[in-house]
Amino acid sequence: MLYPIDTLTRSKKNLDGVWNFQVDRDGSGRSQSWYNGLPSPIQMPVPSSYNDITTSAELRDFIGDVWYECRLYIPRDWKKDNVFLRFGAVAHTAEVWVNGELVVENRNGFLPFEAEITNLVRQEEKLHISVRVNNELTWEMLPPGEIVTKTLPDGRVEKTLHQQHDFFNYVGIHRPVYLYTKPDVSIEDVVVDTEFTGDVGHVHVGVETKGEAASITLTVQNRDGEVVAAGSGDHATLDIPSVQLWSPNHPYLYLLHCKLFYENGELLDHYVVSVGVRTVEVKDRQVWLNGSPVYLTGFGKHEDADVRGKGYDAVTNVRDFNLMKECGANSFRTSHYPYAEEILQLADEMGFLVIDETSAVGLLSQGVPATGELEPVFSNGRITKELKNYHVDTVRRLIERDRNHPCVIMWSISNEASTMEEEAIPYFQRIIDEVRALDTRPIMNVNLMLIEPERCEVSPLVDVIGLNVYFGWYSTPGDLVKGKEDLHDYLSRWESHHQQPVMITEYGVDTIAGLHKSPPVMFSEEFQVEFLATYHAVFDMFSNVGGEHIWNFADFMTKQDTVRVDGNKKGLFTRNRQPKMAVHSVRERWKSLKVGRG
Ligand code: BDP
Repeated sequence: MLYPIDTLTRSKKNLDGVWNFQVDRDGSGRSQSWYNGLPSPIQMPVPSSYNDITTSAELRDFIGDVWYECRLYIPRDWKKDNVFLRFGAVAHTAEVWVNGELVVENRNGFLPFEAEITNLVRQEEKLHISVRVNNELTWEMLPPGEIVTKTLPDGRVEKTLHQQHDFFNYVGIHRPVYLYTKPDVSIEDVVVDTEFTGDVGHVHVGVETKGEAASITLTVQNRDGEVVAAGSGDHATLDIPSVQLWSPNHPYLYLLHCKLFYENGELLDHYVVSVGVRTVEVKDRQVWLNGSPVYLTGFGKHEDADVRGKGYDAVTNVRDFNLMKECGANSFRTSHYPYAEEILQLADEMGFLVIDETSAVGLLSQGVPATGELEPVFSNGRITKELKNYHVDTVRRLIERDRNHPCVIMWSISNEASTMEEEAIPYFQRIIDEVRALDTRPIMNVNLMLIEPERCEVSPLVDVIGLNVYFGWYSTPGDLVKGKEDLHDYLSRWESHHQQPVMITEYGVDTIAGLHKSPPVMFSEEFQVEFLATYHAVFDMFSNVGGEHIWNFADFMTKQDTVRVDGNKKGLFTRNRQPKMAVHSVRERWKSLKVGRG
């Protein structure tokens, strides 16, 4: 799905701002036609999670429907165009009405969706957009969850969310909302793939169109605006001489202009895609970027910030990327769901390698921390056909959304699923087949520490194995001598049982900023420093370790729990994006690592 942009033939209008909002306590809003207007709304910023905007604990923890609405005029010069309404993401399920008519429903909290509303755009009247949002999770969606209901003595129904994943169930209209125009004869999709031979870059382009265009032209411009390659047709390879390759240290982007023309030379449609020429492959137990091995340094992240929750926030994102660069990070994982498209655009611009993850987190029998014996979920009917279809659909929509980004180097198909079960094999094979049919990038699956190398059924199917490791924290808490031995033993067994590179996708400890202890104890800043240094020394002993992502970039909110102190505190930075002590030793290591850093 193409991102809405302004071009010679297209316009967009951003609808972010303050919308009307109302909680639908008894779920009767639909039958009372709230889509025609909310009876007593309050103000709510968009994009944002609604949970932390007021001071009400009831709203923060509310389970059920809420409604948003806004009204606006459509510019007169849009009369001749087709008009679309597009949401970057609404968590978790949404129904959208325009002028009282249901135009689209969506059941995926982390991916964009849109509706054509051309027929509903009345020139002299304001457009009325109304959205019903529901935050209930089920085991037929991702991440999975369960709502347990209880009828109280006074007849009210109390709902509780049971979730396996370790982040707060933030919800609302989370990402930018756009109205945009598209001509009748239009560019529907552009698919770009790149490679190079010697110093010539090859940009393979596929263009999907609607309607009858007489010709399609394709041109590549460099940063100075000069045309460096040109071609035509719906499938073409454009060669760029003396190509500037894209990498984290040199995030050079070209612009690919696609234009559709009528016979008489009239321009019908114009769309522009940023292109970074680079290659990614996995061989010799390493990840290779542009023909050289690259060692990934960086973080597992979250879309999470104080007050905003999971709402898209350019300020936080640019700050995060600056801090990551400053640490010597060259990469991050979109743990544990697809991030906003604008974040990937920024990663293209600023130069980060991204492991793009689906929202398949929590496909197991326990919540966090998962300790002790796991119960099966694939073989006991917990994982249904509906869930699998949802996962396949998510992977397809994710790839269709993100495949043109040079920053995306890998797809992560799940985090910590119950992969010790044989029944997980056909399930994941189906997901992998879907990815392979759509794209050539390597596939990663992220493994739960409890599932030992000899027991994991899914790792043999993927290209890179992600390992989340917490020895000395969740196992033998506080004992880093034992933790180090266990980590060494664990990595040795992965090395001998599996031929693929492994990537340490999580390692870290909860650390309360400002808590100092000598000798170090758990939760102190000194312990975080020591834990990370201990782990780094072990990683350096294994040539099949292709990278290290600290868990987490910043402290983040979780549900309230005895194992969480106002959220998860494993950040190298606080939730307000200020450094903890360990930043300094991590920066020293990452900036001096000799292995290729892209
Ligand atoms: C891992 C999960 C991650 C948690 C982390 C932790 O992948 O989402 O936040 O543990 O416990 O199991 O901090």
